Amino acid sequence: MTTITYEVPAINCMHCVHTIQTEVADLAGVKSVKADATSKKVEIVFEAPASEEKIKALLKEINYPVAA
Ligand SMILES: [Cu+2]
Repeated sequence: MTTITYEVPAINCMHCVHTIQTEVADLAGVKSVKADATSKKVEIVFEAPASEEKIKALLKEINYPVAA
């Protein structure tokens, strides 16, 4: 199990938080997702078949790309 925190500058409100938590939680292997509109950070706990690559690709796809 891996825990990773990403900075996602596009998070602005509870709607963003809800969208990210719902979409990322749907990815196979993701155990928990905590997005925060104040810190603009997303903490994700996951294991295979999820991967950092897949999570980042998904966030980009839903218009919440991870900060470089
Ligand atoms: Cu929002």
